[in-house]
Formats: sequence, structure tokens, C-alpha cells
Amino acid sequence: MKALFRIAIFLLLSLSLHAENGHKLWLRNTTSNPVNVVCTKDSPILSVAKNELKQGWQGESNASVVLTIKTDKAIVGDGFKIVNNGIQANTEKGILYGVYELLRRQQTNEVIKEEICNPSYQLRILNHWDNLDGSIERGYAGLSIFWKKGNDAMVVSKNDKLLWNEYARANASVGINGSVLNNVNASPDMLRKETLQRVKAIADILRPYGITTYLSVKFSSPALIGGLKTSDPLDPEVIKWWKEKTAEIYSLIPDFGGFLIKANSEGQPGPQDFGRTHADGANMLADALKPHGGIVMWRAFVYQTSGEDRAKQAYTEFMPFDGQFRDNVIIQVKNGPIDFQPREPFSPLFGAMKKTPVMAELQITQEYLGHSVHLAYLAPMWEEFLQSDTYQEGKGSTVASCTNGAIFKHKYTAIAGVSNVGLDANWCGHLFAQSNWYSFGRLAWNSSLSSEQIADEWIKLTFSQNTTKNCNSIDWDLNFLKPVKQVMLQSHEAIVNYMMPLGLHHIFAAEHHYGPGPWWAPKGVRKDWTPPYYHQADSLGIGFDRTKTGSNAVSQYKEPLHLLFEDATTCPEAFLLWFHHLPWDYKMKNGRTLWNEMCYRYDTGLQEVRQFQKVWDNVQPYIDAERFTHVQLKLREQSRNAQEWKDACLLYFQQFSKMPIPGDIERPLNELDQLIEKDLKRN
Ligand code: GCV
Repeated sequence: MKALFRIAIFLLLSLSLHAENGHKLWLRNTTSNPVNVVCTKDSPILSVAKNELKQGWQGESNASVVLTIKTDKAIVGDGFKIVNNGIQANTEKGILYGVYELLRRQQTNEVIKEEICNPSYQLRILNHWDNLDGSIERGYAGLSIFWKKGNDAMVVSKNDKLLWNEYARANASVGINGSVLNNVNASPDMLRKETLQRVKAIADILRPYGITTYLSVKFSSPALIGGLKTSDPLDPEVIKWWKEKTAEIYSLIPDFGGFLIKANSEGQPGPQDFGRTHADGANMLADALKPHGGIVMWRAFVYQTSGEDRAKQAYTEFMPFDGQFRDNVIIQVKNGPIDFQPREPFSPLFGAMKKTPVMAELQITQEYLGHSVHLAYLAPMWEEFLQSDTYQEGKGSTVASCTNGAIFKHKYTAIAGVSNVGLDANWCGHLFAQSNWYSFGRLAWNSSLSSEQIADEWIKLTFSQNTTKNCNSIDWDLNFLKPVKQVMLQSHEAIVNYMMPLGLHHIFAAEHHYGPGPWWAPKGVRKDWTPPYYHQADSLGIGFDRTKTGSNAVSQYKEPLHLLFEDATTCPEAFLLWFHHLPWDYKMKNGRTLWNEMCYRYDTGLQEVRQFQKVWDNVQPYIDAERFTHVQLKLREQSRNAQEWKDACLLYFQQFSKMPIPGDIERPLNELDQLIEKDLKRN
């Protein structure tokens, strides 16, 4: 019996050793050649760099790689230079990023030549919406890697350290250099002594990977945990409390990065509760952080029940304060004016705030893009956003150049991504969601990279062809890399098609932001949280009129965009129903009616996912069974969901259009009342 038991344990162990659960992310080189690393200095960051070279060197055996820290004006910040025998940089972090770049190029067979690589943004930060009880707001990959509930919530285990180390390494490998460890809907307990001890433990692990630690803070903390009567930012006791709390944090974490704040937004407290302004609140915190070198990232995600179009409100509220913030305040703005919808035009604040640094907040976690069930490669959406021309300082004033220091010279440049990382073995819930973590880092480092190049890199690193037996590289490129890359590049547009084509937005059922719910408008719920507010469908047509006959949100865009968006005939079709309410029989550029075009778009989205399923089944011989099945099952679920999206939206809107679904597309399979019923049950 004992012997049998031992054999069973052995078999289980060897199976788990070979399990390919995706935990290794894009960092999976298994063999390396011997290398001689020459570096006269030593430090924790340099040790990581040296070890990475030793573990991952794919170049000539016994080559000498020289790591040199030497000032060179052409190298900016933590940039680096690839030289013929190694890496040169101004800083230790520069060496680390150079090493990762060198290894990446070796693994992906890219050219290695003398070249300077400077980061687009100085601060490349992940925002974790992790709560102290271990749950994650809008997280779809398990519980938090940082926080947990229970009596041992603050105990730092060996496993914690191991995981934080792996997390830090993954970030550093793509150039991410900051982490905000907790939810912007912050608990005041975040600033208690015992919590800060755990923050210190995390910061100590992240530091050797060049990652700075930041925290989200609750504006009313002085009253909630400090015993003060108020949290008024102009009150001397409140100012003192924040100064002392900040000093306490720096005594534990000398290189602490600063605070992220959600204030006067969705019920969170803020300076307006005391008759003060965003500038009063942000500047008070900035003054507390300034002596220590810290920053404030003050979010512009604000919308009140004022009745003003939600899409206009952040601009209306923040523009009057342009130039009134301290130089260590950065205004953090979501990419679009509403809220991470499958597609939005860029927020008009980009480029418009000229005297204040503005950073973009992207959402890596797929709150509105099928959670971790749908395959959604997000780099094309971010590329579209970063390359959007704001025209604020003439043609070519892209969002990227308005935020990365190319046009406006401020002390800081930064970009943030809301993380999709959790305790799931594969970190992100969906194997392909890892590509979004990877892409965020790559674009934050180099905002002009193409989504195609990033997809190419990620596939090569994640599904290394070496693991595929009996397969040469031409075969692998043609039959695996090419079709999988095509799926990735098409995936975001497919989702837009089957969820919200032509500029439709926020037509999700309820609060989960997952399935369709154009009907969803329960009594008592804020109107601007319900889909009918956004789609405005009626017998006359569909879409939100944001022209001068409507909310006039178009006026917040600089010419020529203002006029371009104002006129339905020049407005890009991708944003047509974002800016216009149009009749069902409105003639599209291709001659179809608006209703017919909507039908074709919904159907195209669905057919695209069906095609992704076929592509994936065909690549089975090139991938291990575990990752293959994982994605296959997810795609199956995505297809069922896409069918529901198409059926729900077409059958619901048809009640208003009263027009037939074109005869050449597949008929709906679901009944509208059953879909509504299912949705009600889920809630
Ligand atoms: C963290 C949306 C999300 C909320 C999120 C909020 C924000 O409303 O649904 O979960 O809260 O944005 O970005 O603050």
C-alpha cells in the first residue's frame, strides 16, 4: 500500500512539475549558454540584472557582456544603450531594462545592434484595485496577491514573498516601474501602522526590480482614523496629520512614490465636501509629499448628478484649474470621457490642459471587454488612443505627444494601467489577458510601438517554438504565429462589433458590466448608470446627440475635430452614435441603412469569434494540451456570449426600428424576454 501511495505521489508531483498552467508568463527560456558578465559595481538591482543574464543568455557561449554605468546625455532617465559588447546606462535601472531588452531580442530573434532606447514615460505604473480583504474590484483572476482577510492578514509568508518577487520580475521585464498597491476606492485602514508594515515588506521585494511603491488614499482619513473632527484640506490640523502620516510612510519606505486619489467621485470623499476645490485638495497632499520627493496622482474621473452630459463633466470640472496645481501633482485621466468602454473617443482633457501634467489611465483588466472570458487583445485600442490627434498644438499633437513630454514640458511624465493580476495560477484569468499586461508595459516604455509588433513578441515569448516537437521555424511562423497573431489583432474590433458597434456605449446589464442590457433601467438607479441614457433609442432613431443641438460635448474638442464630429457625414463611423442621434433609415457611406448596418456589425462580430474558434482548433498541434484546452473552452463561452449580445441588442432595438433583420444574416437564436429574464435572475 505504502509503495503504491509513494508511486501515486511521485506521479502527481511529476505531472505538476510539467503542468503548463501559464504561470511563467512570457518569461520562459529554459536553456541558456554560459556567459561572462563584467560589471565593476554591485547593488541589488545590478545583481538582478547579472542573474537574468546568466539564466537567460542565448548568445555565443562564454561571451563577455559588459554592464557600464556612465553618464551619456543622449540617454534619458532610465534609458540605455545597447553597445557591441553589452549595455551602457546612466542608472542601475537603465542597466536592468537594457538586460531585459537584450534577452528579449535574443529570444525573439530580433536584430541586436548599437542603439539607444529611451522610455516614452518616466513613470510607468500599474494601479491595483485590490481591497484589504483580498477581493479585487473589477478583478477577474482570483483574489489579491497583496492582501488577504483573516487573523494572519498582515503576516508575510514565504509564499507571499515568492509571488511578489515573480510579479516584480514580470513588471521589470517590460519596463513597468511603479505599483499602486490598493484600490482607488481606498480604505482608510490602508494608512494604519500594521498595514504600512506589510506595504514596507512588499516595497522591499519590489525595489531590486526598480519598482516604486505607491498607495491610494482616502481623502477623509484624518477624520476616519486620525481622530480629527474634519478632513478639510485647509485645516491646519489636517495639514499636520497628512505631513506626519507621510513622514511615517517615508521612515518605512524611503523611496515611496506617493499617493493616488479618487476624490469627489462616485461617492468618495474629497475637498468639495468642505467647500474646497480639487486644486486645494491635491496641493495639500503634494505639499506633504514634496520634501520626500513624492507625487500626487489626482484622478479626473468625476461626474455628478447635475444633469450635464456625463461625457462633458471631467473637462468642465478640471479645465478651470489648469495651472493651479503644484508641480508634483499629475492629473490622471481615463482614456475616454466616460469609462473604459469597448471604444471611446479620447478624453478632451488630453492636450487641453497645458499647464498641468496629465497622465493617461488605461484599463488592463477587462471590466467592459468580457472580463477574463473573452479573448481581447487591447494593444490596438491603446495604439488608436495614443495616436489620436488632439490638434491642440497643431496637427500631430497626438495624445502620446501631449502626455510624454514631447509637446508640454513638465517635471513628470507618466502613464497608468489598471492591473488584471490576481492569484489565479496564470495570473490574469485568461492566457491571452497576459498579453495586455505585457502590452501595457511595452507601450508605456515606447508609445510608438505597433500593436502588431507587440503581439509578435508576446506570442514568440509565450509559446516558444522550441517547445513544439518536430516543427521547424517556417512551419511554426506560418501555422502558429501568423494565425494566432491575426486573431489577436482582430479581437478587440470583434468585441466592439458584437457588443457596441458604431459608437454605442455603456449598454451593459446592471453593475457587472458583462452581458447585454440595453433595457436595464431599474427604478431608483441614477439615470447615467443605465443604458437607455446612453443609447437613447426611440421610434425616431438611436444614439446620443452630443452636437450643438444636443449636449454640445463636441465643442470640447479642438478644431478641426469639433466640426468633424459635429457633422454626421464627416464624423468617423466608429463614433457615429457616440456623437449623433440618427434615424433608423439614415444612409451610411456604404449605402446601407443605419439599422441594416447595425445588424451586419453585430453579426460580423459573432462570426469573427466563430472564426477564432476554428483558428485555435487548427493550432492544437503546436501547443501543449493544458493551454490549448484552456483557450478552447474560453472561446466556446465567448461565442455563446457573442450570440447573446447580437440577439439581445438586435431584438431589443428592433422594437424601436420596426425594421426587419436583413435576410442574408443568421437569425437570432435566443428570445428577448428569456434574455431579459436571465439577466434579472443574475442580478
Ligand atoms: C474603482 C468604474 C468602475 C468602478 C471603478 C471606477 C473608477 O465606475 O465600474 O469599479 O472603481 O470606474 O475608476 O473609479
